[in-house]
Formats: sequence, C-alpha cells, structure tokens
Amino acid sequence: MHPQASEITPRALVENRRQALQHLLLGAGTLATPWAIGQTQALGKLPALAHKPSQVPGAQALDKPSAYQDATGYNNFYEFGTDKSDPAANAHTLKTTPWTVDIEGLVKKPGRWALEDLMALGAMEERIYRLRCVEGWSMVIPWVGFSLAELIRKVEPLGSAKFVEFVSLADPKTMPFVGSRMLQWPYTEGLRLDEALHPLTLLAFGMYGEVLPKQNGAPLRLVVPWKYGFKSAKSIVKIRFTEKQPATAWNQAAPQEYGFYSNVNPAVDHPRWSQASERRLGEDGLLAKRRKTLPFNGYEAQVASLYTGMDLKKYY
Ligand SMILES: Nc1nc2c(c(=O)[nH]1)N[C@H]1C(S)=C(S)[C@@H](COP(=O)(O)O)O[C@H]1N2
Ligand SMILES: [Mo]
Repeated sequence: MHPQASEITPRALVENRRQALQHLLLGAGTLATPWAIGQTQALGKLPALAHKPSQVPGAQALDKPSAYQDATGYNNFYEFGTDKSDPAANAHTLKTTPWTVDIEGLVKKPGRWALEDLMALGAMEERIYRLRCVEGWSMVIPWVGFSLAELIRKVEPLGSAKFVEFVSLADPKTMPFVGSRMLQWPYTEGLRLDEALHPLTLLAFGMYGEVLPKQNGAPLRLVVPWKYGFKSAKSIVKIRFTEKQPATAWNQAAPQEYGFYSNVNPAVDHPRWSQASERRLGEDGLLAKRRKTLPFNGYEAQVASLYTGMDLKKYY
C-alpha cells in the first residue's frame, strides 16, 4: 500500500528530510535538483542515469513531482498482479539484463538492438511529465530518456508505415500473471506514426535520476503524457511499424471503454465513471480536493494540432 498523506506525521517528515540531506551529503542518487530537496522519501538506490534538463516544450511541468515512494509503490503492471501494491511486491523477478528490442515491419533498417546500444542513441534528458491513469489517479514524474523520434528516424520507416506497435515482454516464468485471463498477452499498445514522432513521446529508461525501477517498466518503456496511462507500455521488447492500426491489449479487452486514441479528455466520460477530475498521488488525505482533469492532460498547446478535424468523441 502507498502511504496516506494523513499518516505522515510532522516527526516522520523531519526524519525523512534528515535522511534526504544525508543522502545529499553522501552523494547518493541525484538529489541536487531543486525539487528533490523537498522530497520526503529516500530514492530507490538504483544506478544513476546521467542526464540534462530537457528543452522540449511541455517537458518542464509546473506541478511538483510526486514522492518517489508513491510513484514506485502504487502501480499498474498487470503482468505482476492487479492490486496497486502487486508490482512493487512482485516485479523483482523481472530479469532486465540482457535485454534486446526488435525493430520489425515497415522500416528500411529492421533488426535487434541491445539495450546498451539503444541507450547510446540519444542524449538522456530529464522530462517532468504528468501521467494520468484512466482510473482517475495521476502523478508527476521526472523521467529520464529521449524522444522516441530519435529511434524512429534511425530505423527509417517506409512511406507505407502509418502506425507503430509496442510489445511488452510476456515471460510466464518471471511474470506471474502472464497467462491470466485479464488481458491477452503480450501487452501491446500502439500510436499513429505522427503521434510516435511527436517530440513529447518519450522512450524512458529512468526516473528520478536513476534507472527505472522494475515495477515502473524497466529497462525501457514509453511515456505518452497526453494519453491515459495505459498507452505507455512498459518493459518493451518489440517495436513494429505497420500500415494498419494495430490491435491493443485494452482495446481488445473492452473496446467500448478503451479506444485506440485514448487522449485524456475530461469531457468524455468512461462508460462507468466520470473523467472530469483526478486524484493526485500523495494528495489523498481527507481534506485533499480532486483536481480538474485538463484536456490532453495539460499538453493541449503541444499536441492538439495532431487531431485537427478529428471527432475526438468518436475517436476516443
Ligand atoms: N506492459 C504493461 N504496461 C503498462 C501496464 C501494464 O499493465 N502492463 N499498465 C499501464 C497503465 S494502466 C498505467 S496507468 C501505467 C502506469 O505506469 P506507472 O506504474 O509507472 O505509474 O502503465 C501502463 N503500462
Ligand atoms: Mo492506467
């Protein structure tokens, strides 16, 4: 379970701040960024990932990043269970080395990439993005990675390529819920090629200055900040370029609930609940108010032009 804000006593806060300062002095992690000084939890003690701040418009969120403990303790990663606490408890079995990513389909340069070669392809940047789950909670995470576009340009899509499909690992030996009837496995997602090429679409290898924790989709995942969280596939092993719109795991499971586009849209309710507001992780005390959900999750200025002329109620 992730801690309720109401459970954090003033004394615990002081204690945590003291620990954070100790970390800073010991040089662990990358606590030297301004937002991190106020972190109330220690970071994950995972290997640090060198990066610079991003210049991409929209990548410098105004909201304060969520506590590391919330971002890593309250997750959806159905390969490891359906409770929010399951991925943190179970994902330790995921084996992230060696790791390869296959580039397939309509590209001039298909092939298998070793993780290390992929990571060396672009300059690592820190991008502070909101991520909103379709279930009505959200968080703000300082991701580390680079635009997916850098990889796409390298593999040279053919003129016939119109969509990009992302395939997550599905290893029943290390992922206890692969095989459950929740979803069809492997977990798959997809974007239109122009969405995949948008500079905000991030190939993420880290967060909070460190490599990704397993429960957050190590060793690499997508982050598409203007879409509901399920579009951001974790632990990717295959990227396929297609002419036709690919099937996606959630769309196959419940097509009337999870469309292909799934842009965050407070005006389009989920069939079973409103999407007008959201609960920010770490702000769930009794008195905390829900936040109004923003169109395109707050990235309207950057991405709305991708959808001009489209009826986003029909293409939800
Ligand atoms: N492979 C895979 N990717 C996935 C999921 C999943 O179950 N399996 N869950 C999605 C959902 S519903 C959300 S909200 C985000 C959550 O990312 P986070 O755990 O880093 O917050 O991951 C998405 N990517
Ligand atoms: Mo989600």
